[in-house]
Parts: sequence; structure tokens; C-alpha cells
Amino acid sequence: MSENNLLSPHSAPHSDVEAIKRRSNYLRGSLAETLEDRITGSIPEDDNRLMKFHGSYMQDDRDLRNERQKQKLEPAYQFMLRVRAAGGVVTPAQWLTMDRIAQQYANGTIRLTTRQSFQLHGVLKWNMKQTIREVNDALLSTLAACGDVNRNVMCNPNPYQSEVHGEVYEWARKVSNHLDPRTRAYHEIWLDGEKVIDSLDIAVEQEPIYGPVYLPRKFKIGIAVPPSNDVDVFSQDLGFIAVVEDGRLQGFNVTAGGGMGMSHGDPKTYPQVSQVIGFIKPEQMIDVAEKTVTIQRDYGDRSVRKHARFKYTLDDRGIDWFIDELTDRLGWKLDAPRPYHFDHNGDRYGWVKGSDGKWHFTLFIQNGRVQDQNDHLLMTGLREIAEVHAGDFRLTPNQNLIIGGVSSHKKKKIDDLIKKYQLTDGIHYSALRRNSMACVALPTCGLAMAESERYLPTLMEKIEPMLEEYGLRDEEIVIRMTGCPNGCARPFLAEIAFVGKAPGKYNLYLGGGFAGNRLNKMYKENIGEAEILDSLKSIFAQYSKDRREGEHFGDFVIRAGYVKEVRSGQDFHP
Ligand code: SRM
Ligand code: SF4
Repeated sequence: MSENNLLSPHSAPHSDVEAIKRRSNYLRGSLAETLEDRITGSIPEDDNRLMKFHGSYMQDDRDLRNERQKQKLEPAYQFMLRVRAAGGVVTPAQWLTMDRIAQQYANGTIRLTTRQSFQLHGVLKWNMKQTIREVNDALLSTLAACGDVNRNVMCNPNPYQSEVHGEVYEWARKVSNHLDPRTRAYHEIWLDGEKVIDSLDIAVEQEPIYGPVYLPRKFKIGIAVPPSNDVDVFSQDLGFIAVVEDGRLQGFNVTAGGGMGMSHGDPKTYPQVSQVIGFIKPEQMIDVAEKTVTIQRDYGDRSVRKHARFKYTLDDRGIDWFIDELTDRLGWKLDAPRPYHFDHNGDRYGWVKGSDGKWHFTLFIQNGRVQDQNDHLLMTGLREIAEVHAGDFRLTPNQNLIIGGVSSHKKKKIDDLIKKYQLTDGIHYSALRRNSMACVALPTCGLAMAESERYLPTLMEKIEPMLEEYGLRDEEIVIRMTGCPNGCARPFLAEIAFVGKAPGKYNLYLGGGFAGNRLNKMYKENIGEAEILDSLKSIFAQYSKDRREGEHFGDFVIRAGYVKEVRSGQDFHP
């Protein structure tokens, strides 16, 4: 293994983050000591970098920044904690733990993320250890929820083909476990695990896949089960598309090189859709994932973090180079890709019966935020459901929630609670809203340039009357918003996307593929609400009149000439 990334073609000095990782003694740094420091609610930058690998980011409440500055107080430091569960599947007991922890240590809300994880916001430094311990007591983990490692493995939470889902989900879990970091630092710092040291007081570690400097950047894996592309498989660094024949899982098509993040005005950064490189049997998945991760470990750019994602490694060296390198490391060749077809990348709401006879209810949760608000007691309702539910909960890749595996005799009870708490399958909303996502952004995200989660519902209320006017209320259109171009709600795959530029200003992108299979393109730059509404109104008017039978909005805007079709990330920028 090239611990020093010797194979890398990038001769420039490694970034500061690389030095922090190298010095950290397998992610320890001085975290244990700085957490004990009661003088400040913050931690030093080096430790903050390492903290990410442990599943947390230091943040400050940006709504309070100016006021605190005026009062000469330090920012309102707090921590975001990300809790990972492969494929987003958790038990009712785990749900109840997250609910309790959110009330006790965080801001009283749970955030379901676009990668099927939980986020808690507002945890204070002094409560971090206890919070992480309680998460682990519930057999969940925050390790590797963030940081330069493999992140939460996404998996289609398909309630229809229950048996196939069960099998595919097991593979998601296995890949996820296989790629977990092995460092004992997590146990030592958070769980009072015993320190394993050698005679020089250096931790004795085995990090067989990652090595001491881990990956150059985050790495993401997702598994799709057609016809649903809810995991947006083409946005993943490494993706697997299940091939199911006669109700049986045959294997997976493998995709490589997707990603969303870019920076405004920097054409060297761009979102990219992955390419299908071959077909494998289910039992070959772990090998393919491990070898791909090691290729990125060895060849990824460790000098420029903006250029360090796997998509750039592939674009710089070419897909054929990657396939050759992968074949060498595997010692065998992938088969030719099998045919597949995706219909959509959204969730299907309401009750459905799985092939195993169990019932599943997909609940619409606006932008993934679970909270009690005025007379809408979403969090309380879900708590009461968790108290009687014997199946599972599945966090969807679209920030929604499935109450899964409900037996026929429990269905009425759950349904009564759904009605009592007015939990919704979203049917009262437009299809546009049901197909919407917004990233967290303000007030917690330090990178947000504009509002997202707090603004999209308001904007939606202004867009929905236009949809009514043009008879488009039930037209499924994928719409996404992010507060900056990092792309946390995978906006560059949406048919309509708003990407924050400055407070109240967004770039408007159009033309993503309805099944998450094509990037969109910028239509208007840096526009405010009035111009957003004007632009959409005239396009909706024309769409309602001129669309062809079954033509999706994203395809229409390209045919009608609003934007050019984008075939790959290299065509993304104007
Ligand atoms: Fe993300 C950074 C939230 C999914 C691309 N993301 C962040 C941070 C941690 C901000 C920071 O670095 O300080 C955000 C925390 C905000 C907050 O206050 O909670 C954040 N990302 C999120 C979540 C919670 C958005 C959501 O509304 O659900 C998602 C958590 C996923 C999870 O459970 O693991 C989330 N982030 C994504 C996705 C979508 C995905 O993975 O499918 C992407 C685009 C896909 C990709 O990675 O290419 C994404 N996040 C980024 C990037 C840009 C990475 C890049 O390649 O340039 C950053 C910034 C960075 O890493 O430097 C970022
Ligand atoms: Fe923050 Fe930008 Fe991600 Fe939104 S897209 S959560 S603003 S980093």
C-alpha cells in the first residue's frame, strides 16, 4: 500500500488536512483533552478536522452571530452530530433513542438527511461524550458519518419487492461494515475504551484499507433497485444497480465517478454523473468496493482538496485506466453491463403491501425535519408510533420516512396514529412539493450562502398556485434547493434547482433527468424571488401547452431550448 500516496501523479505538497491526519495517530489528535477544556465551547481547528471522522462538525448558530459579536461574546458554538445507519434502516427502539437524545442534548429536532442518516443539531461540547455514548448504546454509530472515509452506504428502501430489498440491504450493511475504519480512537475518546499502546506510547492500529492518512476526500456508495433510482446512483462515487430477474437478485451493474459538489465560478470543479463499467455477482460487491476505495486512496489528489474527489481521479486518468487498475487489483474482470431501466428518483408515498405480506407507509416529511410545530405534532406522533411498532423505520434518500414491516393486524393501530397526528403521505400537496428536497443551510451550516430548508416551503407556496393555474398540480417534477454549490440535496440532478449564491439570491438550473440520469444546466444566475417566479411562470405556461404525451419537465426545457442538454460534467458550465 502506498501510505504516502506515492502513486499519486500530484507532485504538489499535500494539503494541511493531510498533515493533520498524519499527525493524528489514527484520528486521536488532542480530541480527548480538548473535550475536557471547559473554558470555551469550541475546539481547535486541527481537532475539528478530526472530529468529522467521529461524525461531528463544530458549528455556531449563524442567526445569533451578529448579536453575540456586538455583545463581545464568543459565537454560540455547538456541534452537529450525524448518526449513520446503512440503508437508513433502524428499529423502533433506535428511533426512540434518537428522539430522546434530540430532546435531551440537541435542539429538540431530528433531521433526516439526503443520505439516509440522522442529524442532530445544537449539541454542546460538554454533552458530546454522553450523547455519542447513548447513540452507541442503541447500537448506532457516528464513526465515519463524516470525514475522508466511506460514508453512510445508501440503499433503496424499497417496500414493494420485500425479499429483494432484504437481500440488497444485507449487501449494503456488509459493504458498510467492511469499509468501517478500524481505529480504536473512537472507543477510547467516546466510549472509554482501553488504549492499546506499544512501548513508545503510540497506538497500535491496523487500518488495513485506509492506512494512516485515510482517503484524500470523502467517498460515497449507493445501491439502487430499478425501476427506482431514489439513491441517485449516478451521483455516487461508486454505485451498484441491482439486476433482478424473475424476482431474484442476479447481481449488480457497477457505476463509478459521480459527485455533486462544485464552487461557483470555478470551472475546474463540476458535478459529474457516473458511468456504468460492468456487471458483478452479489458476492463480488465487497471486493469491488474495497479495491475501488484503495485506488482512490492511492491515486486521489492529496494536494488540492477541491480536486480530491474520485470523480476527478477518473476524469483525469480516464475510465479505461480505472477499469484496468481495478481488474489488476481484483485479479478478475467485470462482466459486460446488463440492461437496466430507471423510471424515477423520488419516493412513492402512502401504504403499500410488500411481497412478504407486510405493510409499509411512506410518510412525506418536509425537507427531513422531524419536529413538533404549533399544532402539527410530527415528532410526538412518530414517537407514539415507535412505541407500538414492531417493524422498522427506513429513512429514504429523499429525506422522507417509511414506517416499514407493519403486520396486517397492527396496520389499523398505526393508521389511527397517522390520522390522529395528521401525518401525511403528502397527497394534499402538489406533486412538485412531494418531489422536493432542500439541504439544511442556515442557521447551522457554516458554508451556506443562502437559505434552503427554511425557505423552500415558502417559495413552494408561491409556486403552487401557478401549478394550479396551468393544470400542473399533479405533474411529477423534481425540484431541489441548496444553500451553496456543494450540492447536499443533489440539486444538479433535479429538473428544477436553486443553488444559493448570496442571501436571497440563487442560480436557477433546469433540465435534470426525471430519473436522476442527467445533470441540469444553469438557466439564470443570481436571481431573487420575483425573477424566480417570473421565469418559472412562463416556462410552466409553455410546458402545460406544448409538452408531448408523457414528456417530463426536464426533457421539455431542453427540447424547448431553455437550456442545452448536459451529457457529462465537462459540459456543465456555460
Ligand atoms: Fe453535505 C458539507 C449537510 C449530503 C456534498 N454537508 C456539508 C456540511 C457538513 C457543511 C460543512 O462542511 O461545514 C453540511 C452540514 C449542514 C448542517 O448544518 O447540518 C452538510 N450533506 C449535508 C446533509 C445533512 C444535507 C441534508 O439536507 O440532508 C446531508 C448529509 C448526508 C449524510 O447523511 O451523510 C449531505 N453532501 C451531501 C450530498 C448528497 C449525497 O451524499 O448524496 C452531497 C453531494 C454528493 C457529493 O458528495 O458529491 C454533499 N457536503 C457536500 C460537500 C461538497 C463535497 C465536494 O465534493 O465538493 C460539502 C463541503 C465539503 O465537503 O467540503 C458538504
Ligand atoms: Fe450547507 Fe451547502 Fe450543504 Fe447546503 S449544500 S448543507 S448550504 S454545504
